[in-house]
Amino acid sequence: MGMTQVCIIGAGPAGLLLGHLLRAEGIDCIVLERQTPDYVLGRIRAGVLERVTVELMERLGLNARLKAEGLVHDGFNLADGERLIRIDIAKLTGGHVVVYGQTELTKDLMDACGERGLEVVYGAADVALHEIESDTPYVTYSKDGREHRVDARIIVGCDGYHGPSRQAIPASAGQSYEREYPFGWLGILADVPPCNHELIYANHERGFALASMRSETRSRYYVDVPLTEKIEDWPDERVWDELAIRLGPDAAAHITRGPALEKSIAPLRSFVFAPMRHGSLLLCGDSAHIVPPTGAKGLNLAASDVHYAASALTAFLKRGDADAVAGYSDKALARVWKAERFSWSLTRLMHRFPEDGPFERAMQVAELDYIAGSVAAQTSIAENYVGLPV
Ligand code: RFL
Ligand code: PHB
Repeated sequence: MGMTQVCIIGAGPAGLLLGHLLRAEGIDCIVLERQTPDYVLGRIRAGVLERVTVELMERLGLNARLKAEGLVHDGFNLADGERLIRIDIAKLTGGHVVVYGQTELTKDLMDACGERGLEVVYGAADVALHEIESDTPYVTYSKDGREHRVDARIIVGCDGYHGPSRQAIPASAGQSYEREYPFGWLGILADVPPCNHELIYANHERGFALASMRSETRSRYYVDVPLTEKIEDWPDERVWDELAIRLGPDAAAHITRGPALEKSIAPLRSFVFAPMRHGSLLLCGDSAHIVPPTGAKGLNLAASDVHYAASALTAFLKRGDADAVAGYSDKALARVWKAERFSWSLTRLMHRFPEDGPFERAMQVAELDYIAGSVAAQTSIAENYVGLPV
């Protein structure tokens, strides 16, 4: 049986960031992760960091590689047929985003665990939460054929959409808001130079495409596909052909093809569970909410939740301020809902929905036309994309 102040479930970016922030305040914590470190690092996900995420790495002093290798982007592009609309985030907001893979960020956090004294138990099976409505909650798990128990003052669920934390909250104690989209994103990662130095989000009559990157020599691309598609039916050449059509002739002329290092289909979903606290359990990141990836918000929302959670837990555990914990959910949700709205609206604007008719398409064209000609519209997109203040 172990005792700690905070038991964190899940060692994705949310769990590791929170663990490091609490350790930096001298708070005892332990992180329980079901998978192995290699499995966690093998998941190719986010690539665009907002200021909140960059600043947390800075505050922890774990930003050396991010600073050296992250690519600063001052703008991105929306493509619609022949037209390319550049959103100049630097000029419109004074800010920027940083292209740096979630894998790299997670690796930096993992590598620092030893030196910072953050204990992470990998391979923790059957994690279960108990007595979360009391002041003496505990977590049980099994590892190497043995049962373990961790007693804590607070449990934080950072275990993603499918994890046990949110499910430990009685349905009557909260509300789920959910929307599924009728397509998924097929992503391909390859060691080839990007076709453009900035991201391009394209709405083509054959569907959505995104040209992104991880570095000057590694590209990440996506196309949307019906949920019924199987990855086996998408050999690399078919993905490259489809990208070339959807991104348009200018980008296509600069696409370098190469073998996929990773290729997978991810469903798109909007989801919020509110409130994000129940008794002695707090939720952070994907365990509480999912956004479709179109706005590049998922990882950054996990970071802003962790920022609020770390300051609430520090106030509570070091100064006895219980109101800080009570206020966590409202604070986090205010930012979550705005990111949900932005991600949903950019998804709506840039994808061809199967149920859409000529009217819905005309609305997309009119909106893109409006954005192309209006500084106010571009500023609104830019300030959301760069990240709303925390
Ligand atoms: P994670 O990363 O899912 O980590 C949760 C961790 O919990 C563990 N876990 C358990 N541990 C113990 N016991 C259990 N029973 C457990 N069940 C689960 C899991 O193994 C895992 O290690 O959630 P977290 O930390 O909240 O982080 C959220 C982000 O990963 C996610 O929001 C982003 O990846 C979303 N996302 C993007 N976000 C951005 O900000 N910018 C982007 O450009 C971006 N692109 C994307 C994305 C997500 C994508 N996919 C595949 C969903 C692109 C894609 C394709
Ligand atoms: C990515 O590079 O994986 C990426 C970039 C922007 C998005 C989503 C994903 O909106």
